[in-house]
Order: sequence, then C-alpha cells, then structure tokens
Amino acid sequence: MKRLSPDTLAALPAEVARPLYDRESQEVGIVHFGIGAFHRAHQAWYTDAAMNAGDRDWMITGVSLRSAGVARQMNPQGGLYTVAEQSDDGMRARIVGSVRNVLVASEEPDAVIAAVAAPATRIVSLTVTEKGYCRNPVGSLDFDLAHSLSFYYFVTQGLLARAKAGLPGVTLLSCDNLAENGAILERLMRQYLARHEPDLVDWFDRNCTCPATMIDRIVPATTDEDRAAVAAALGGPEDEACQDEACQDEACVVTEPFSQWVIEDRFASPRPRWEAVGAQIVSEVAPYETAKLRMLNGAHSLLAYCGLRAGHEYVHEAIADPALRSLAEQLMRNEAAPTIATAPGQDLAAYADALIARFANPSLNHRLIQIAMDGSQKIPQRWLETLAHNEKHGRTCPAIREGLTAWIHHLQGHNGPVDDPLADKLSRAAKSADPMTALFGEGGLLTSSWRPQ
Ligand code: CS2
Repeated sequence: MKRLSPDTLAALPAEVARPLYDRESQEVGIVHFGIGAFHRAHQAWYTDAAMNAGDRDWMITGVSLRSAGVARQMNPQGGLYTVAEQSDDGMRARIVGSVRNVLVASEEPDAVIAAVAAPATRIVSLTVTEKGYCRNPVGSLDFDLAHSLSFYYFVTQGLLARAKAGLPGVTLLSCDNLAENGAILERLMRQYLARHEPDLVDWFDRNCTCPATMIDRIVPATTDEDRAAVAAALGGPEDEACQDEACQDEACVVTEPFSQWVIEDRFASPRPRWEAVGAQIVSEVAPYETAKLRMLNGAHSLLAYCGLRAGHEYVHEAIADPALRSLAEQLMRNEAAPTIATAPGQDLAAYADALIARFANPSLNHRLIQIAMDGSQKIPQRWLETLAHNEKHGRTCPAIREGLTAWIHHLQGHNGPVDDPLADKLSRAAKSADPMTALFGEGGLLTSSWRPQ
C-alpha cells in the first residue's frame, strides 16, 4: 500500500480536496506545542484553509514534548494528513498541508528553541491540555512540574534569543479548554520568567500578547478502523483486493463537520486571516468560552461519568439513554445557562439543541473513557464554577451533584484504572470516609472556590 506524501498527492481521487498553495515556497509562521489530533482537526485545518484562500507564510512547525509517535506519523508524509469529517452522509476527506514538520522536544531541544526564535515565527500556539499548564492547587505555577519538560522552558529560551537578536515578540495563543486561557497563560508565563529569566519579564510584557480563545470541535482519538476507512477513501474500496489502490495515512484524524473558533483580537504582530475561513475575531471571548466550558464540556463530563457507570461506551449511546439525556439537558439548560452572561445574539437554548444533536452523531464513536480522563483538571471550570454560582443564588444543581457522585464512583476504580495526573491521591480521597470533603473541602485536591455544604 502507498503512503500519503507530497509524491502521492497527485494520484488521489479527484473528490479528495487538497492544498491549493505551493507548500514549499511558504515560510513557517507558527510554532505549535501539542500537535495531537485536536490541533490537526482544528487550528491547522483553519490555517490550511486560510492559505488555500491566498494567505502566505503560515506553515506550522509542530512540537511534541515527549512522544516521538506523532513525528513518526507525520514527517515521512511531509507533514500531510487527512481530516475526515464524519456525518450521516458519510465521510468527506480533505488533505491538510499546513504542517511543515514535527519536532520532538526531548530529542531535539535546540531545534525547538530555534523554531520559536526564527524571524518568520509570529505565533506560538498551544494545545497541551489542561494539565500541560502545570498549575498547583491554588492556580499558580508549580515550578517542579514546569521543570520536568514543559513548554515553558522552550518558549522562554526562544523568546530570550528573539530579545537578544532585536526581533519582534510573538503572540502566545492558548487553545486549551481553560476558563480565561489567555490570561492564565500570560500569568503563568510571567511567573516562570520572573523565576528563570527575570530580565525578560519587561520585554515579554512590551512585546508579546496572550489572546483568549474558545476552540470547539469534537475529535475522538483516531483508531485503526478510522485509518483503514481513510486509506480506502484515499484510494479505492475498503476491500482486500483493492489494497494496492489504497493510500495509507498514519496521521489522519476523524472529526465532526462542525467547528468553531472565537479569538480575542489582541495579536502582537500579523496573523493568518482566519476570519476569512470561519473563525470569529472578537473583542471579548468570555461569553462564548464560558458557555462552551459549562454547557458542552460540562455535559460531556456528565455523560462520561454517568454513562460509564450505566455501562455505555460512546457519547452517542449515552445521549440516546433517556435518563442520561434528561440529566444532560438539566445541566445545560437549568444549571449552566442561567450562570452565563451572554454576548448580544448568543442564544443558549439553541446552543443546547445543537449540542444534543452533535453528541448524537452516531458515526463519530467518541469514547466516554477518553473524556473521563484528567477529571481533576477539567471539573473545576466545567462544573464547580456553575455550582458555586447557583448556590450563591440559592439554587441547587441536581445534575452536577449526580455527576460528582459518578466521578467519585469512577475514581474508586469501577471503570478501570484512573487516568489523571493526581490519580493516586484522588483514588485515596474517593475511598475515604468523606470523599466530598477530601476532594473539595478546605485544603482538598481540587482548585475551586466551591466548597461542599
Ligand atoms: C472533551 C473535549 O475530552 C474532553 O474532555 O470534552 O475534548 C471536547 O470534545 C472538545 O472540547 C470539543 O470542542
């Protein structure tokens, strides 16, 4: 079977969309930390569309902090990969060309620093997941965690080289599911600089910005079946006899047709014209970000823990279960929505309708266990802020309470090993006589202003 690469691109079936720009003549303008499936289906996809529309020099160098896996998938393919949109109508495949290469930070640290320091680099973006920010329970930088291979070191060294060379600063763009992700990144980055490169703090403040973003697209982890279906779409029917026609893509991602990106208009220097290809550039991201975290992600975590407890495997199965669907509706419409200060034109009832339809997409196979991981990093912004806000106004949150009970059940090991940076401590707390206090009480394990009554 052939492998997707610049050489095999021309032979793909006509219905597979592909880059319309000359990739070789474009410079790298973006260095992205955390080049997983989500980045490939979202920001890299928007950036590819912007270059299809005529924008130039926004190729991406992806950085993987530890794992060489993604470099092995992408580099032999010249950075090319497929985004396959799955819906009731079947699969629509597009080859994305915006990634130039992938560097593995633990293997080539100097190359990563050089990429951040390169004159053509304007944006350093991040999808390192919630835990990648290395926060301690009070939300400040945990220097021990940050010391053990995090993006902070590489960004700092790259910025230092830029400052020494008299180059402009960069935009640091957090694309992770954190409330006020831009402000958090700015604060933690400054804490890191103040400890390790204090002379750079002032330069950072004057030359770099950290806009807030709301990012949204459901991207399940790619499976072998997905890779087989994409290979067939890139070649011939999914049939043993036609294997010669198929074209293997080790880096493909499967996603839903929907996508949204809301970005605060606060860039340090030029940026891609993402708004020409569907992104929203706004002065205030918070209303969208809060709605997304508390409604979409809040309902996702609820379906994950309650769904696993009820014996389901996928999101579409959980949302088809009437009891779970009504719990998700209760969380979104009656618990989260009343806590959100909306932007003009933002319709939360319609948003909840659309989310239910997206969760029900039967062709996505989004595993509940994937969403269940890292609960300690997700639950504060997904549930606890909603809880605190409602209780302050004398309202109860039965759906979130149910979710907390199901999370504790998960932490007790009933759904298999717990995947969370605090797994051991969480499991001990969940098995203690009073799990709620051990997890959420004064001095408990989660960062939150909410305390159980
Ligand atoms: C999910 C998100 O895994 C999870 O925690 O809730 O990855 C979710 O699919 C995305 O935020 C959707 O934009």
